[in-house]
Amino acid sequence: AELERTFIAIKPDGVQRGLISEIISRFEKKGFKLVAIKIMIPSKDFAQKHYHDLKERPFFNGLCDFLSSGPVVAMVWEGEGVIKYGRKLIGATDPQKSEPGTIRGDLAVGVGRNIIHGSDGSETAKDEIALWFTPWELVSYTSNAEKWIYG
Ligand code: DAT
Ligand code: MG
Repeated sequence: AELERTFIAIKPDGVQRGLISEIISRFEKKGFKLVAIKIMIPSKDFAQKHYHDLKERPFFNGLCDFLSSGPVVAMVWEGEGVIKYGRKLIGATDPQKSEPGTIRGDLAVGVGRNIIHGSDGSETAKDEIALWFTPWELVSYTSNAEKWIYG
């Protein structure tokens, strides 16, 4: 399998609502491989860096306050097509528009409390992984399941 990686974060609402294992299990059961994970409380400054693309939006300040309001579970997941398919597992930004079966569709209601973040493309994935993790926190390994997942 090719080494495509994406950055996924369980936001403070997902952590406080006890959804860490539920969210991780959806990526794990799909067949994606967890290559980095940690829990941290991002500073406001760090949240602003993470969401820098949205700094002109009216909700930017509230969004950054929210992301830095409590523990976040930061992860890197690896697998074929994981960036695009990860977004599919997550569902639409507004949980009201997310399909049932998606993480936001099944588990969230309000757009400002949509429980999970996922990189939206290969450039942002690269940037976000570099922002949240040092290279030595990323673990490259072979999963014995790979031949049963990819053939
Ligand atoms: P996504 O998280 O699906 O990539 P985004 O990058 O456009 O969505 O926005 C980042 C986050 O900002 C999103 O998860 C929730 C919040 N957000 C987006 N649009 C919003 C809105 N109209 N009102 C309040 N919060 C919003
Ligand atoms: Mg986004």
